[in-house]
Amino acid sequence: MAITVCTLDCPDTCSIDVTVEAGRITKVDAAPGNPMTDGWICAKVKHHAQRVYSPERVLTPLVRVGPKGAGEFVPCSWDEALDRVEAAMRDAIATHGPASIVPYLYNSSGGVLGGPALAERLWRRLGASKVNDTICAATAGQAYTDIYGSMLPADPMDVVHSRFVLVWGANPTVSNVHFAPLVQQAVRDGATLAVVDPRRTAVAARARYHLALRPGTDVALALAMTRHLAVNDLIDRAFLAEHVDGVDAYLANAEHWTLDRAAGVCGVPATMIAEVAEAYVSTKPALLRMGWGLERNRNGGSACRSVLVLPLFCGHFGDVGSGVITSLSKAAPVDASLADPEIDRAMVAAADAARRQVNMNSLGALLCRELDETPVALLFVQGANPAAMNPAQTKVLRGLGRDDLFTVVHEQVLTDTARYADIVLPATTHFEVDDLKKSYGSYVLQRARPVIDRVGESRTNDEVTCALALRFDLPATVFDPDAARQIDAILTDRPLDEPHVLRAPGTTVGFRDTFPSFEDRRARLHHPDSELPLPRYRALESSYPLALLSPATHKTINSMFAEFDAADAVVHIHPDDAALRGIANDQRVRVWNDVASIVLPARLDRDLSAGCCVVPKGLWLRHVEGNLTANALAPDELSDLAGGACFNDARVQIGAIE
Ligand SMILES: Nc1nc2c(c(=O)[nH]1)N[C@H]1C(S)=C(S)[C@@H](COP(=O)(O)OP(=O)(O)OC[C@H]3O[C@@H](n4cnc5c(=O)[nH]c(N)nc54)[C@H](O)[C@@H]3O)O[C@H]1N2
Ligand SMILES: Nc1nc2c(c(=O)[nH]1)N[C@H]1C(S)=C(S)[C@@H](COP(=O)(O)OP(=O)(O)OC[C@H]3O[C@@H](n4cnc5c(=O)[nH]c(N)nc54)[C@H](O)[C@@H]3O)O[C@H]1N2
Ligand SMILES: [Mo]
Repeated sequence: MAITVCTLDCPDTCSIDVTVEAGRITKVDAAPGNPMTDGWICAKVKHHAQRVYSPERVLTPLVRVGPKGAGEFVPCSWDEALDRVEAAMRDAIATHGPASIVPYLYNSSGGVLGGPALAERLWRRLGASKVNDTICAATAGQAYTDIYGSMLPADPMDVVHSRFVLVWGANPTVSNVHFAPLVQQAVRDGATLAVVDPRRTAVAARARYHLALRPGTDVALALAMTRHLAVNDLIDRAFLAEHVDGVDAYLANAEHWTLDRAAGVCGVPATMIAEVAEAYVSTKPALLRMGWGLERNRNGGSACRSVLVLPLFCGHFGDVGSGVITSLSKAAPVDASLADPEIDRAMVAAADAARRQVNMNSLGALLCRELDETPVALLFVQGANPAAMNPAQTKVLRGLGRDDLFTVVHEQVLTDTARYADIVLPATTHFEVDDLKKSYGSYVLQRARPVIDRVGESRTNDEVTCALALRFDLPATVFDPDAARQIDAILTDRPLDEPHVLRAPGTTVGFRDTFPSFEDRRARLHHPDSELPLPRYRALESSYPLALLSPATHKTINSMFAEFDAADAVVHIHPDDAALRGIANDQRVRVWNDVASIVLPARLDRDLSAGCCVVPKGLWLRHVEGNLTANALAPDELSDLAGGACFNDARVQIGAIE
């Protein structure tokens, strides 16, 4: 029995028990001791061994021999691969300057050490461009921080004590599987469940109220709820006076959001908006679980802000089972930069600010030189699959196909992005390394341990970083990839029982155990000291009638696992929209807009709102005829806060193919 943790980009972060026979993983199952994940794990990770030993696993460094994108490589030694990478880096620096090197590091499916701490030290010292993590959660995270600072979110385990559960833009049955049964338990115990989602997800199907709004209109709905409660004198004025700044300005901004106006914008009946607002305000304790579905559009920042303040207006804090659950990623006081012997945060911030800033969502435009800046001469991708996962996929692929671009991809498997690389470097999986993993869906910190030997010649991100650093004569003391030493430095006086429960259920109650981190411990709706704009709705003008969503599915984590078990590559369409277009179930259809066109079978789906269609997130190029996915139809515009992605602003037309 070997106990470790699943480090994939999922809130659950299960403790896992890995059976190893003759040096190979034969079984992955739940390990005991984790209050959130005890007992069972998801089907994907049960079959994770299939990915570890996949025929598409990268086992040695590879050099490209065919055209970009063709995936034709020959193996080479690590020395040869690194020689070539070093030469290309020196060439880029000499010809175009260091900003022409773009390190695209995401690593959301790795542990703390898998993250960018050591890598950023390298790229910062070289003066390479700085790629900011905006593809996911930046908008929701900034909205939360602007209002609450670093106040800890409610403990998801405490939802069982709630009498009202409001799930907004989240699909926990798929994307946070251990949370869904806790919601069910609350409902069984009499809690009212309300779900805000354009689709009738499994959790929406069980809810008393399903507010099937039009995508991107959350801000109208939330402002109307707040205004309705305010004009009917139902808001908690005493709580607001004691704990919240900017209430008057906020309410003045909401003034024109009458129920009828909001109903017209978001497509939810006015009576239902009023009823849900009244039920929510009058039931205690009430818990809001905000997901990430509502951030992925032009109004994402305003949406998250207007939703996150609802518990403040209702005074829904102070009791176990109250408050708001969003990402807990900042809960663990663990940061790989703590292991940096030369850390000086002010210097680091100044050095980073001096680098060319790149928004992840603009990668395609940057590669295609639409942003008239320093060209990208060298792209270094680690822990990400932008060819499949970024918006504006046609630009990303065109950019990756440039002959004058040198691309390095450090990967576990030969992804769509890796197929465009000049050099592919083999990466370890979390079954092969020492690491720490913070959860963003529970108050648990865990240690990842190697349960098998390295597969092939794979190396960790830190090992690759340090090998490059040494070639650029950077100090070996700073660039030491020894994971155990780093973990000791990070954990110093913090022994780690396993799994380590950072905060016991029932002990993280907002405005009781944890407060907004501003000096006065008050929440901020609007504040003269900050540039906190008030939520605003922007309509999306498009001649394409259908909103294309591309949410998470139970099959994959982003694009991981799709190589052998992809979600069905179909476009879900409401039967009314299908009938209008003469489309039958399973019929091949074209889905298009001005940017791209993809061909897939139609799947008639009553769980969608009319006017919406869905192609799953995480497909690989080869899964769709024409080698493009939903991401080709997604715009690379940015949200109204923190430069977030706008995947769900894709607007399309669908037509039958004869
Ligand atoms: N199985 C599985 N689990 C995952 C992942 C995965 O790929 N697969 N991905 C992980 C990652 S990286 C993340 S970020 C999380 C994401 O987890 P979630 O927060 O659940 O995010 P999504 O699946 O993008 O969207 C959630 C819901 O938002 C709805 N939605 C779309 N647009 C809107 C809108 O404008 N307003 C509202 N109110 N709802 C909208 C969608 O229909 C969807 O049901 O899950 C993580 N967990
Ligand atoms: N259409 C559409 N697209 C979306 C979204 C959407 O809602 N709709 N949502 C987005 C979301 S929520 C997210 S988070 C992003 C995710 O975007 P990405 O992070 O680009 O996508 P992943 O598929 O998670 O790719 C991670 C890759 O890292 C590799 N990897 C894992 N661990 C390691 C490691 O330790 N070292 C190295 N070197 N590699 C490793 C994996 O094999 C995998 O190929 O995609 C976004 N894309
Ligand atoms: Mo994400």
